[in-house]
Amino acid sequence: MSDILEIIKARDPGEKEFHQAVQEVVETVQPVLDRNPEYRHAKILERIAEPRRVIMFRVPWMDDSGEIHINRGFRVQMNSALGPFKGGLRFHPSVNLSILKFLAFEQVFKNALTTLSMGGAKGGSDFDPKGKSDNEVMRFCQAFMTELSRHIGPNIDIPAGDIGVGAREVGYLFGAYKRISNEFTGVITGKGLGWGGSLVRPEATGYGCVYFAAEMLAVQNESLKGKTCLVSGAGNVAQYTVEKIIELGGKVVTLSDSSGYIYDDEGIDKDKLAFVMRLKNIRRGRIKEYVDKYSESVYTEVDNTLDYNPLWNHKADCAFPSATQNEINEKDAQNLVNNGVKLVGEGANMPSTPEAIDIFLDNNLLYASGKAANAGGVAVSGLEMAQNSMRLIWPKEEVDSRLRIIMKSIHQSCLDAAAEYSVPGNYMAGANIAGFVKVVNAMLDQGLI
Ligand code: NDP
Ligand code: 2IT
Repeated sequence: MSDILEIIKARDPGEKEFHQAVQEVVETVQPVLDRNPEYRHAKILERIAEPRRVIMFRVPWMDDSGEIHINRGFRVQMNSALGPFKGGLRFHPSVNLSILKFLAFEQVFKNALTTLSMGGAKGGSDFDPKGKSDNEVMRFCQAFMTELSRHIGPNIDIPAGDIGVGAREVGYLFGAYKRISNEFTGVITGKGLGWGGSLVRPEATGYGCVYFAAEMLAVQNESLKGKTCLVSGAGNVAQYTVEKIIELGGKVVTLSDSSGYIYDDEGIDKDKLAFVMRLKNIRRGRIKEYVDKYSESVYTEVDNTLDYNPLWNHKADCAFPSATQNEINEKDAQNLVNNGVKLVGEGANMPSTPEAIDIFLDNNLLYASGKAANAGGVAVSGLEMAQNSMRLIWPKEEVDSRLRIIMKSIHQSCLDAAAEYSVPGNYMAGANIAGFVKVVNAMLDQGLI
């Protein structure tokens, strides 16, 4: 184990997701450090793996029956070498410091890859919006922002959505910030289209991930047309991944939530996707209801006694994990390979365990890791910031075309960096190296800070 990992594990022993994210980067950037001894001398790994600042706070709020609840709020401001801190907020009961530090760490390199001027951060709370009324969610968001507002700003730190934080939550958070600060600014991205949001931001992560997959396939003289795809999740990223795959002629046969998954052999078409969007975004129901409506499909409940996820055990060409971290383990990866899957595009952040990644690489899959594949979301957040600064709104075609150009450029940066450091075709190593070099050079230019 390298020195830096020993230091981190000794200092924060319980943070296994954070260790996992750091380990992947440390391992893949070794050739960069070997070629540039000044990075080691500057203790760049030690600096890059320590957050600039971590904010943790109490969030007291009252439910509709008058009972008081106390949640914990966080913001991890990891690195601002390239621009103001930038990254999403996650509201989910599993949220803890380890998960937010891993997400903030990955965000730094992802944001660097976008070519836009953004540092990296992540935040959120162990609050669970599921089953809460709109008023309860609003009161929680107002309580959360009462503290968070002291630490963010349009030139300091610009949050956005992530798991459990969608259009509704962003609206309440923005309203609370505006009331406290008495300013209407672009302090958060993913805003409503009528009040400062960018067209294509809701679609951006899913579309971007599919654009990246299409780029990888194009290098092999292939396309998504006629390809069968497995998609996990049923939230923002999954929905727009499905929409774009359908548009490019592919067929999606699965979707999931934390209770189970559906398999539709005939494929999820536009009408079925519209049903899922209404189910998830408006009615806030469970994916199980898909089977009541489309009886040719099959629902399988999560079974925690299994050591694999049956969603990844169907014949397919491509897989797009779009739910959460570590949702593909070693066995799932082997099942994907055995079922003929040749491409994995990570819409989610760190959805594959290190053992799963080894299997993808050993079997020469086209494997696009999250930092590259899902960077389209934060990229269009960056475009939203640009539009807010100009007080202009770009048309849909313009934002979509910029998103395509950015995904194309990330794809090329990954290939170039991988080739330069003798791991040709390894998109994961290429993404880590390209992001790392950009951030550390900026850090060195800015002195010992
Ligand atoms: P949403 O909240 O819209 O959807 C999340 C989906 O994943 C839901 O279907 C949810 O099911 C499922 N899910 C969440 N946690 C778990 C879990 N622990 N086990 C099983 N299923 C789970 O979030 P997003 O679509 O925005 O985010 C999905 C992934 O994409 C995350 O990893 C996020 O970090 C990443 N991402 C998101 C971006 C964005 O712009 N939104 C940008 C880049 C990456 P249920 O409803 O049952 O909880
Ligand atoms: O993980 C991510 O990149 C996001 N959740 C989006 C962050 C953003 O600032 O748009």
